[in-house]
Amino acid sequence: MQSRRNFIRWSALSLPLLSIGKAFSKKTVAVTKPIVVSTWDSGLPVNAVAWKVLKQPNGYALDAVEAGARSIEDTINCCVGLGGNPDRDGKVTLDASIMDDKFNCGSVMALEFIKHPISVARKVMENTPHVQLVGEGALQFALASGFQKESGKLSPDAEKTYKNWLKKSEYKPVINIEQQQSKGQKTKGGPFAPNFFDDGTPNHDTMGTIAMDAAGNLSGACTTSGMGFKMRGRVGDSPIIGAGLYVDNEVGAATGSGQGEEVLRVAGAFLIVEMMRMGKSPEEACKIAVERIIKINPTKAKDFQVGFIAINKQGEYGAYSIHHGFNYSVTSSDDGGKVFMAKSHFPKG
Ligand code: SD4
Repeated sequence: MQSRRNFIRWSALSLPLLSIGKAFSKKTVAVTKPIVVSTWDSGLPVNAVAWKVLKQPNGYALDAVEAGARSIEDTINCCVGLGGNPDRDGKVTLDASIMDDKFNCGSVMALEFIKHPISVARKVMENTPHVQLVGEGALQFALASGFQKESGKLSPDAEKTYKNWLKKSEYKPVINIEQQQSKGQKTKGGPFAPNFFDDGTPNHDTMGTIAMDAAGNLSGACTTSGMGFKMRGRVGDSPIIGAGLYVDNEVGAATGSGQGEEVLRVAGAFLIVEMMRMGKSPEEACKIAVERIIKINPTKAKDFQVGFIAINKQGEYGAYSIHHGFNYSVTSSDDGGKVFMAKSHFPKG
């Protein structure tokens, strides 16, 4: 039998060996980088823009996620940028956040008239001592920073949807609204929502993008017009660091899409990063955050959607949602990227 003394000596001697073993095993794990992951299949073209930055010799993840977010802010769609759905007073108010590999972060909330809220968020991060600017002050800062003031006119699609909404003025979130036809039918043709409805209306939702560059540094961006027909002044999770977006360069990054109020309650993105810090895979970490949301209110959870995506320092990625239908886009080479359906708590149907 090994004496206690020998055991201690044996343990002490073996510790360095064990750590050498660990160091070796760490080295042998192949890291996938650069890599960019975005919410929804509408994230595929966003990833393509980010990828152009990431594949450059010194492509920086922060530049990549900003460029990706800008590209979708440039398009007319339901849920990101000035073409998005307005609040219940008919005004488009934008939320965006950005975070780099050194805990620098910036965000804007309820910003009106500015085409690229993500770039204003970056300016808040880089040029002010603050993290968040809201409403009139955010606009003032944007204009002082050289951003152009656009008209407050609704896009034709948003105007149509808003007029429709006014008929009932029913404040009620719709699960996977981005997965449905304009008339409320489910989309045809497979599990993924098309980028365009049959009538040509672009179809997508809040854009969260997280990336790791070739140097192994992580960054993230999140941009949205928020929940359609929200109360004036309502702010969701997307511009809140730790809720809609979080990046810890030692561990990983997370973002998401869905009913912001529920994400805020659990500090979703931060929770996911902390779970990855404790050794959970990106998918497991997203699942834990989703389950926590459901546990708070299992009955109500049947009526709202939240989907998270995450990546870790090995370039592993994953996602999880409350309801079936949340998909996400992954790009890590010149192959144009892939769309995956996230696993969900409530199955399809
Ligand atoms: C919000 N999380 O404002 C955003 C909206 C969203 O799918 O993602 N909708 O709550």
